Amino acid sequence: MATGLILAGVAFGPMGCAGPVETSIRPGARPAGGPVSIQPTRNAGFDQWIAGFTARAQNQGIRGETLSRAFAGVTYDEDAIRRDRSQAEFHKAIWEYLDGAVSTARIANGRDALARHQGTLSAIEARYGVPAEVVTAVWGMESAYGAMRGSSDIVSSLSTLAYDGRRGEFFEAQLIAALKILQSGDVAPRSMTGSWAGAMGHTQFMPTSYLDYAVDFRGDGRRDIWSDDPTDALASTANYLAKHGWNRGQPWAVEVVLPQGFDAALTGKETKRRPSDWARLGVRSVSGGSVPDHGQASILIPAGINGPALMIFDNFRVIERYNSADAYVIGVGHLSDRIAGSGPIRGAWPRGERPLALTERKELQERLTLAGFSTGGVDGKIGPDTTAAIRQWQRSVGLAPDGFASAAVLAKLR
Ligand SMILES: [Ca+2]
Repeated sequence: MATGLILAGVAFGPMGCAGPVETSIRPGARPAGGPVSIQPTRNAGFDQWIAGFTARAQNQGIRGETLSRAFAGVTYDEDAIRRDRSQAEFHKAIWEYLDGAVSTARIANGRDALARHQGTLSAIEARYGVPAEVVTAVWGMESAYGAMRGSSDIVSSLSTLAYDGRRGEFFEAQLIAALKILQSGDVAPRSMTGSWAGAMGHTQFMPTSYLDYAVDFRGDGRRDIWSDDPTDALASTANYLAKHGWNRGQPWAVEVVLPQGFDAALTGKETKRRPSDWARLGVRSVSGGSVPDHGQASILIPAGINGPALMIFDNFRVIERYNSADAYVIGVGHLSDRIAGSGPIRGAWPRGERPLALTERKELQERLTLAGFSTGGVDGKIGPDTTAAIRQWQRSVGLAPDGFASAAVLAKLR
């Protein structure tokens, strides 16, 4: 380790003087202060940023002693920056994504995990109302049931991204939250590990989510989402979903079959009807009958009118709070169904369709915007705005408005 520029003994506190070492574990119980002592890293710019940051952190209630412990041994995380700057040229079609997310191995491992932790997951389901297989599916998607929790040092990664990343403000807020966690005593600094972007533990909580939703389900006084024992992490996930409005007894979605000539304009999350209303329009459960009335529902066709159709309920929107990508939500939902014993999605994915490359997705957005159908920017991400623009354009040229960003749509726009 380099020596020389040592920040030891420098008081950054709002009081401007060194105070006694704080020992209270109550965050915010006293004004933050105290000396901050941090060894320099090999990156002078990073060191300078840390010095400025520690002053800002103390103004937000982080004590000098906490900062000294948190930054002891911190390094500039080049891996985090490289990953943050990389943007995939090609992205997977949803069926390719689901092949991996809901693979045979992940289903089998999920059933094993559920069986192994049945008692804990049943107790969690009883308290929070979120089915054991849904919590297990999130666990499987986020860390392969605990096998891939990430080994990045959270303070190092978040500091680096806050200093040098594209989204400095976001990561600085996450870093402050991480320091509050350390200050509360739930975990020791170097045991606070996770993904390069700050997601921690079995179900990959960001620090701000941890502060708001993590629970001590084991009752040992610490909210421990990092240890091999997944109990607190799984309960925290159930609490997160419950607090975001999980409806007991409601499925996330039911696969349906649309009748011939179904109006694609009725698909999409904006249109909500009761299952009985959808039944009157000829929408049937894939298993034959009509879908039971679980509440208001929308029809989602994630691969266009020629692919599978899902009747989605409000719980779909609750899973979105974990990750808002449709593919992710369908991955969690479908994995939970498979863990519970259901079969594969029956509708055929249009596997002959070629997913658009980044340059093509951007061109699609440019051409739609030029044609008067705004995609809310040109970033190559097919989100709700782009999907809506495709639908409006399809309607304007007399195509079935399914909103699917296909190579055929781009070809016709050209
Ligand atoms: Ca605990």
